[in-house]
Amino acid sequence: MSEKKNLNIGLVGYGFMGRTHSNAYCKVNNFFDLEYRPQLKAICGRGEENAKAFAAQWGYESVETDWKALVERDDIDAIDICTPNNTHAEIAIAAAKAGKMILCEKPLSMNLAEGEEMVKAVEEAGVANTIWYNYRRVPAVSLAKKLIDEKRLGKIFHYRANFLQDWTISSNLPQGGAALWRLDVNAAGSGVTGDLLAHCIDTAIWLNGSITDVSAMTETFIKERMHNLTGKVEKVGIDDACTFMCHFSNGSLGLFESTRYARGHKALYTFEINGEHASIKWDLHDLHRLEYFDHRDDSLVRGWRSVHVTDGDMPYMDKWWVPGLQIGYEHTFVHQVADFLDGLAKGTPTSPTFREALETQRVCDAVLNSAQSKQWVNV
Ligand code: SOE
Repeated sequence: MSEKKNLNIGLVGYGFMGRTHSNAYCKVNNFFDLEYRPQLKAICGRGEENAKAFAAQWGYESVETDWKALVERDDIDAIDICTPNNTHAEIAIAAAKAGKMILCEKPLSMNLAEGEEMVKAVEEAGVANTIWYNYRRVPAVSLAKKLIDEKRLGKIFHYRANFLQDWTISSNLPQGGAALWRLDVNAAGSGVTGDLLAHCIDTAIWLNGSITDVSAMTETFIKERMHNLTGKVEKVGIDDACTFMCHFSNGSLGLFESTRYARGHKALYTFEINGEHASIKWDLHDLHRLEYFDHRDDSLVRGWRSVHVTDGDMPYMDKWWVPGLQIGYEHTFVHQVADFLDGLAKGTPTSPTFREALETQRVCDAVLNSAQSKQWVNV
């Protein structure tokens, strides 16, 4: 391929997601043949020492401590937002106004109203945009999409998803601050609904179409925690657990559960889809496998089969090793960058765009409203 075009990245936030995204920018051109090559131009974080250390470790050329300065820089093409949820809207809207492309970590926003402003900003500016719902790009999940689109399951009756963790069970765990902002409602917007169920909802809408109405319940098991920023014991405003049922517009029924109080589970994201002819099951702890049952099989050998999604004809897998050798979590981010760069070359949007992610935000808002009102809520 001829010489590559540079795409200068300015990344805001150097936490867990800053690492996954940086790793993806570093790897993508080694494995995918693309017209564009990301350049790690600048890392931005409020802590200068930490930002410098991150720049040195990952190879960023420069450091900023104020995202507003980053957004105004002429040598930056794309802003990548890896900061807590309460900063997404302000940074994204300013970046769009400055004509930058935007790659924003999930969820889109704190709530629907904010998300709508973000969609308006990127669409008015006409800038490329995407939200990092990375699990769509697990090859086994992309395979599920292919099988559903080929109508192999027939009419779909049920969609079931769980995202279970156990890291907040201790009442001694504080809320707020760099590592624990997900427990602070003012930084996160919500608890498991926006953090974990948002993943499940994004995948569900992608695989099974839109959700029309929801009935939800939430619980906050630990009502007060010490706040790292104020040093005081403060009310906990997030949902620790959320369960909801819903209807999809294709007539199927949905059941979703997420909690950070499922002792023994660290990141157990699973879904199962039951159709008229076939069913599919997937489990993040075994992410390279897709379980498939097809009732049309010869009855003597009919049963659940576990497809090891590694052959070169599987989604994305021709870019990696050889059949039988699997890839993991970090590769989902590489795939998202690859798709984004490919979209830039072709002039096509990369899913989920801000507008597509707004749909997930709309469902999250409906879920939280339903839990509060104890009523069914239309999406
Ligand atoms: C929370 O623990 C978390 O890191 C989420 O924020 C991520 O989106 C999810 O993929 C894994 O869990």
